[in-house]
Amino acid sequence: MKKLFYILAALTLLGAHAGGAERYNLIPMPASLTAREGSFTLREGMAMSLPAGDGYVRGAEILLEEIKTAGGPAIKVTTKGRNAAITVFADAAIAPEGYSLKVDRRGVSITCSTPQGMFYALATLRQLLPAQVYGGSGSGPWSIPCVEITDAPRFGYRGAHLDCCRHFMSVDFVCRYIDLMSRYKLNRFHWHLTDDQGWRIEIKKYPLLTSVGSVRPQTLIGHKRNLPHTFDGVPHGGYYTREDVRRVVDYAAARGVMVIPEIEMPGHATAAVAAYPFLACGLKEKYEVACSWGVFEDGFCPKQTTFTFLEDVLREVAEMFPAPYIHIGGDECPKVAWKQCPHCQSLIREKGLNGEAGLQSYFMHHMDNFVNSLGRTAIGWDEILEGGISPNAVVMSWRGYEGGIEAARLNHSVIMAPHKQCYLDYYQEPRATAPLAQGGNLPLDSVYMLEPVPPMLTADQAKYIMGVQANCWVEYLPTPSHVEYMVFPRLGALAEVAWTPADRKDRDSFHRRLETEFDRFERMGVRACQYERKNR
Ligand code: TNX
Repeated sequence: MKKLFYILAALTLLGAHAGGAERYNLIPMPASLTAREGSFTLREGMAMSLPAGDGYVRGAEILLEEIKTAGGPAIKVTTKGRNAAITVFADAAIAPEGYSLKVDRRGVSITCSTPQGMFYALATLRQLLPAQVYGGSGSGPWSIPCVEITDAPRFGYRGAHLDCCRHFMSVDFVCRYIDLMSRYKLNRFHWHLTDDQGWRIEIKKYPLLTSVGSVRPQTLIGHKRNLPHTFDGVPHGGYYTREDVRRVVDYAAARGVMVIPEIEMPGHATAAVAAYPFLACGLKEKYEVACSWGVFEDGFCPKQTTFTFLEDVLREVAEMFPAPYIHIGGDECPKVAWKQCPHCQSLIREKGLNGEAGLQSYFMHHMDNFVNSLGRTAIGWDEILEGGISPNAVVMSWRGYEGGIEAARLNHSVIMAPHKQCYLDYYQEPRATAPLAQGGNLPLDSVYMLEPVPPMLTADQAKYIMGVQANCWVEYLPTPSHVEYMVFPRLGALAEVAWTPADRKDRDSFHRRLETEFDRFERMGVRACQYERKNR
């Protein structure tokens, strides 16, 4: 009797897997998915028909080239819709990032209203194809399981951040990072370009920012809390030219990703101050690009020459980046230098500011206004709430949910990136066997269980939560492969938080889908952390 029970239970499970979601190993899970029997097979010489418009061709070619490179059939692109294997229909009634995807035994049809929507339909299609599409060996057939999907994102802002200051990351790697995030339907790349340990973006008007500010003489070895500190004696540098930036922005645009640059102020500015000491309060004889991590005492001094410099910088940044947002930092600015600086103290008195906190707020208001004058919106870390928030700024809530809650209640847009759930430089496995990391403890499931809309917000306030972002700081991640190790598989969990309706999230199903994802990582040469795979 007992045996029969187990056999029946096993059969039920098998049935669920054959007809249910696990035939479709999609990350993030779509808003709605109906399983269908049967499959459709792509063959040599078949066609893909697209609506007119440049963005459609570019987006489609990315997948078609991938299929060909993986040894699959060559599919022709056409704008004449007859008898195509894959047909993309434009329909203005579909949400801008939404799509529907129907696979039956005769072919694939996609309906969307923008190239972005098509790109997401194709991201889904890629995950429905055999894993061979990701590279490595395989012999086809190029079959796609029948299915009906109607999909659209939960949040408009679905971000991934990469610090390229603590360690310089090549343009090739930045593009790979963007490609990998776009496969998860993430659409905002937050590019951290300036910090104490290196200024990484070419500014024509201020060449010393890169000739001096992009190079540090050496780097701390091991973790900062291990004393005494030792250094490697090897200079570390690198920066992005205008040409590099254009390449990254174009590459991202073809994948539906907006690139949001960050220029840090008034803190995290040691590299800029080392290049142009007039930007500091001038209490030291010499300023040097930082070789260790943490928070440094010398930031920008809030004087007219500094504002002029930052305005010039932001003007060039706005020329290089088409995004409607510029991130202007605002975090972790110690007030040590400002306290001792006669100019700062007289400014506080003259403007009737509330001490150094008021001065920081004065600084950020000034720059927020300037960003607005460029026709852009400023984003700042949640410290911009202190001393009174700038009227138009978007708050990136990193120290927890509190900053985001406060901002939403003040009718400010919010991006949730609470460090305890979103910081991919924290450990994801027991420390004894893990490579060096920042500290903290962030297992995969904690990322997965993140809920970006705090329950205490009213429905009206909740509308201000634009979305969510994972941050990857690289103090302890000097190489691309180390970055990949920390980012994957956790970025997949974040993507499901950002895209999938909350009531469709299912942790067990996510873990089952991840099995296929690990196969894809191997095929793409992504060095994902294997801990969750081996210990479940
Ligand atoms: C805090 S998040 C920082 C970064 C560090 C990070 C390390 C934020 C606005 N500031 O400067 O790299 O912690 O986890």
